[in-house]
Amino acid sequence: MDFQYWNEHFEKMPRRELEAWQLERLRETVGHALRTPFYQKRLTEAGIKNPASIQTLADLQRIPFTGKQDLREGFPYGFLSIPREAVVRLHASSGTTGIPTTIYFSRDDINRWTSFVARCIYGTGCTKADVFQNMITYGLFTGGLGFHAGGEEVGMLVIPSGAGNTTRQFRLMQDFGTTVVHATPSFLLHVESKMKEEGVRRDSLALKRAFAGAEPYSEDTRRRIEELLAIDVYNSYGLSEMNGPGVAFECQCKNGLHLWEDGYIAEIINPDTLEPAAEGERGELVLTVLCREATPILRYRTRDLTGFMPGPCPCGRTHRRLYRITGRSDDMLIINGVNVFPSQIEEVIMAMKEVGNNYVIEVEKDGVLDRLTVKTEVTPESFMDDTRPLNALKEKIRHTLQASITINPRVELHESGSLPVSEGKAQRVLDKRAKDV
Ligand code: DLL
Repeated sequence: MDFQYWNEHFEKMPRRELEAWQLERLRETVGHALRTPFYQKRLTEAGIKNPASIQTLADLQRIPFTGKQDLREGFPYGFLSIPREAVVRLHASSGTTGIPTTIYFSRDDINRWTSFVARCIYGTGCTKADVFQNMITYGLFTGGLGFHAGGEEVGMLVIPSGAGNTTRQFRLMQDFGTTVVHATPSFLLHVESKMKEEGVRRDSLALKRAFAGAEPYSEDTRRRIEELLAIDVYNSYGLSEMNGPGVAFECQCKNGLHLWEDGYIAEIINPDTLEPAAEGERGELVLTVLCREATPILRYRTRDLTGFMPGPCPCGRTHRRLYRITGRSDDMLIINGVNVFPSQIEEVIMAMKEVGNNYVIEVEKDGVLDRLTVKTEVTPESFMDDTRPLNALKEKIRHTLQASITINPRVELHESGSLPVSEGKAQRVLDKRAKDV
């Protein structure tokens, strides 16, 4: 395979040099942090009074973790380290509590972020000959503008179509010969269902690749999108607190996501003990941003569950790879005392070819017990008037799920296109129990 590198010097930097670079950037970032009201207090209390307190990368361990709650309490300017006049943009995520977490960027911050996104895009084989349709939400969400800027940096023709409106998306793809798209995996599945419904022929499209991220999805879901749309799908990981997309991305080997260690320091911890996870063990990802001056964030607890893959990648990049993120430590469901991750359910159902492109997991109270219902669409070919094959399918799903998650779910089959669709991040889990208590 011919690999191409946006910034070969950094992407293939020997580990020792990379770590020396990280140490320098960490000191600089601690310097920025000491200028923010939040870290001024937090770091001084931890005995870190100036950047020189950081002697080696191991000194990172002396810095306390930062959590989502800290960011909320610091709203609006508690994490700002530069004069307001030097800020050129903000992004925010609303979250569930209503208090947004806000990230500010200087002009240089935007440029650095853009070059990381360009690196991700170029590493999948895209060039300026590509036409890139960015089918994700623009606005305060980082996915739209982040990828938009990265795509332009690579020199592709960028179509800022935004999310939703599949009919118009198809039209744009046909009119301008779109070769690459970016969307959430759930929206890509929806696009495929709509293609069938609207009779859009695959050979009327020039599509080759998709970037899919912003929500967890299984390897089977990737395979499904790749097969149905006949494209290559690359996993894209990021979060607003760490700029947005461009934190970790798959290269053409499609086996793990390279985390850009010249921009971020990654740690894996045990979310219960908060101790570093053992070599090769999975746990919660903790990130420190090294490429942003306006809003420094140190040792941020992402809640995302992953681990480092062992060994080097055939692409020659020296940056370590993360396993596919299977979910968040806070999206684990406890159903009648049994721990269940939504990703375990997705893994089972998306591997079945009769199952359609959309599903919802519902949990509710049934007397004193919890009841789990998995509602899933069925492909148009499998949805027929004869109920016998459908009942057999239902039983197969129930049985396979039970073997995987050890609890017995109710299974409902729905016609293709009948479950609610989200244009952005999919709402896969409806936990109705909270309302019942
Ligand atoms: O979702 C940034 C982004 C935009 C990433 C476009 C990729 C593409 P937030 O809205 O702050 O930012 O949500 C971040 O989404 O902590 C994960 O829980 C989840 N997430 C993002 N990418 C992936 C992925 C953007 N590839 C949160 N796999 C993160 C699994 C993902 N989960």
